[in-house]
Amino acid sequence: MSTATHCPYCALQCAMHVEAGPGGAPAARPAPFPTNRGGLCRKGWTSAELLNSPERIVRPLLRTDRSGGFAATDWDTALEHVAGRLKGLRAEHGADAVAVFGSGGLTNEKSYLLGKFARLALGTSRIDYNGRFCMSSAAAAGGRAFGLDRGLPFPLPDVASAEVVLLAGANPAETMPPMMGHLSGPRLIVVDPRHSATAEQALAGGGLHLAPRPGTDPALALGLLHAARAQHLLDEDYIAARTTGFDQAWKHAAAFWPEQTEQVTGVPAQRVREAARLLATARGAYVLTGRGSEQHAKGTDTVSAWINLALALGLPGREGSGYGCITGQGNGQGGREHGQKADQLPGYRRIDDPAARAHVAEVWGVDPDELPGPGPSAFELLDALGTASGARAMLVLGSNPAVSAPDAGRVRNRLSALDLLVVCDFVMSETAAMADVVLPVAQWAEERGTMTNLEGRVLRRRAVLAPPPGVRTDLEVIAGLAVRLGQPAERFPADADAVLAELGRASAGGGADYAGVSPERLEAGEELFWPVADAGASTPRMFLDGFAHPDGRARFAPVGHRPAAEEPDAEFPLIATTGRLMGHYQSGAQTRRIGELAGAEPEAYVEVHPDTGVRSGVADGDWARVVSRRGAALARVRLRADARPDTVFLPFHFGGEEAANNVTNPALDPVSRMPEFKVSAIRLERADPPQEAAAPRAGAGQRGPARPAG
Ligand SMILES: Nc1nc2c(c(=O)[nH]1)N[C@H]1C(S)=C(S)[C@@H](COP(=O)(O)OP(=O)(O)OC[C@H]3O[C@@H](n4cnc5c(=O)[nH]c(N)nc54)[C@H](O)[C@@H]3O)O[C@H]1N2
Ligand SMILES: Nc1nc2c(c(=O)[nH]1)N[C@H]1C(S)=C(S)[C@@H](COP(=O)(O)OP(=O)(O)OC[C@H]3O[C@@H](n4cnc5c(=O)[nH]c(N)nc54)[C@H](O)[C@@H]3O)O[C@H]1N2
Ligand code: SF4
Ligand SMILES: [Mo]
Repeated sequence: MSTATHCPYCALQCAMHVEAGPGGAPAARPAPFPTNRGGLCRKGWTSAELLNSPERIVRPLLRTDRSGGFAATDWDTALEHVAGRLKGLRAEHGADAVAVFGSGGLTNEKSYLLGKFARLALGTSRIDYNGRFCMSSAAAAGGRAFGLDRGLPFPLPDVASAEVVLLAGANPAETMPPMMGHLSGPRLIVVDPRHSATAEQALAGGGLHLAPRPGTDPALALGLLHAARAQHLLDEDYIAARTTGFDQAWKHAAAFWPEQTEQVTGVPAQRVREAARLLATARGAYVLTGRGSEQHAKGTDTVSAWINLALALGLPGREGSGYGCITGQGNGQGGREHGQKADQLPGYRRIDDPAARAHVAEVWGVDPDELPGPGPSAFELLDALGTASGARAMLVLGSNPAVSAPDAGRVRNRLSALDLLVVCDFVMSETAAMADVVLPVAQWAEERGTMTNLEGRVLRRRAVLAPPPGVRTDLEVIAGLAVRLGQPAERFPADADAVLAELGRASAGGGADYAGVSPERLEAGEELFWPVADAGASTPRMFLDGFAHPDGRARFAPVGHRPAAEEPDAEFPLIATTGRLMGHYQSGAQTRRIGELAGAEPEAYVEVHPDTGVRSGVADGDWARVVSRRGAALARVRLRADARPDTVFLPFHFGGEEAANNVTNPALDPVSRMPEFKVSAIRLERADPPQEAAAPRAGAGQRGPARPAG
């Protein structure tokens, strides 16, 4: 028996068949689909291993002592306990004493029901999710420019026929390997401080690699705009007919002639001119951004600078050209539409918009005044936990912030100050290990639901096998808690198709309209790109007839360059930037438990230029301590002659002492509230190996401060 479904991990959502392998163990095999064209990466191939893992949690766990002990219990006891504590804390401290932390890894149905649960069953404004750490800057900039944001507003295969694709801060050769099949035809311009695997492919294919100093993308984008105009390569007709605001935007670019751009970014002036010419004269060109450009305290303006370049060249809203943001998590797109964001209601509606509140309240059968207002963003929510102004309890679904949040040491302190931490997970992540209650939930292949991939394409996730006995789905957990908190059962259905039908009504008329999405259409194999307003609709390509602003025009944003929140100095002379490896996923909670993946990359490492290694007293293979103003991470040194001497790179997939986020800067973007994951001032020191002996497994977290508060 073989069932067609999609990979549990990233936003490419590769199609796969899951079948019973040797010994009845399920195995994932690639399937043909427009995005992955029959390919899977190493994580996809091994994804089924976690279904039968001995590390799987299969019974609800209640903490028995502060030093890490849990006792197994039954569901009734666990849910009664959680609901009782939540009611008590709410009665004592008010509804905002309870927070919810969601995820772009959750299905559309879970994202929707979780937002409804927070607003109705808990009455709290404090709900946000890990997508805030992911593409929130691109979403903000895309909304600002186009009036509506969908990661790629065109099907991915469109890019294959372009002549040139500029990738700014994206490394798909490691983060979405099957996507490279679409990028083998176009010449690539890769903008990345590192000589990444994608940069390597660009050079091999006759393209360019521009390696700016981390945090200087705005200057580079302004420089490219300047160089294109100097060579008379702007699309003046498009600018006049389809956009507004060019003159104000140009004022910021006027100073960035190529030599000035070189001063700020380190990219040779000649390369700036060459890249501008290549991009501007291409028949068919795309500008795509990834986390490298977006995860900055100026991420929104940085993406705006890239969009300005794309607009000046007349790319967005045209067939065969465009701008897009490559979303990240499996449901990075859908997860940002259905109301698990602090400022949002389903259908990409704003929670402070009276018309949006009235519409959603009607679908939910409540008075609009019952809906709370906007709450704090993800890091602000985490940073206030257990304080006088913050929540006293938190429910986490689909995230491991003890490893993945910026300044993670501080976040772990906040988590340990909570009166009640409840984590729904299928493995003992570092965050689950700190919880008071761990609720074991079903995995991707054990439940039904829909996901929206990086192209805005709605996909069907099918149940291949039943969850282990004693394990419930996230929807069942939310429903079980809602009822115990006094909600009518029919308001919180646990059946995914029933939730999808309601989500369709709640999103109807909104930006991300799912009213016409149905299990029947998905099962029939229809291609559904949102907005899907009715039973006949699908929107593969957006903006061809106009942008989503009332005047139909795209807007240039008047953005300039500014320095990173923290620049290097005598004490912290280097920049650390962070990102991903092919073989691990996010906080590593899942992939560090898969033998083949953990074996290939068992420990944290840091990429260092050989000269920088000499100056810092570290040699290849040594353990180093990467120290910032926030804390330190241990990592094994890998010397790379192609690295920038002023920059080191750390993957963030490891926990405990090896967590890159022990050093990262939680400075937030003023618009998107995105933290500055990509630039921290650091120094390198030689160090002893980690105490956990570089254990490939997630270390058991300890309740209690990981380091002194303050
Ligand atoms: N293997 C793997 N694949 C994944 C994931 C994973 O964890 N592992 N996660 C998924 C998710 S959620 C996401 S969000 C995507 C992310 O996918 P990507 O955006 O491709 O991933 P990153 O490695 O975070 O960042 C990309 C590149 O940005 C570069 N960079 C760092 N600083 C700067 C800068 O200032 N400017 C520029 N231009 N570049 C910079 C880094 O060197 C890095 O090579 O991947 C998805 N796919
Ligand atoms: N330094 C640095 N930090 C970063 C980044 C970076 O580039 N650099 N990138 C950021 C980005 S883009 C992202 S997206 C975040 C991601 O970081 P996290 O939010 O920590 O994401 P995951 O590691 O995927 O954590 C998911 C957890 O939920 C569980 N899980 C998976 N699916 C489900 C489900 O359906 N239901 C439930 N209940 N649980 C589930 C998994 O077992 C795992 O423990 O990290 C951010 N942190
Ligand atoms: S590229 Fe992403 S969706 Fe495809 S197999 Fe790898 S992790 Fe899964
Ligand atoms: Mo992400």
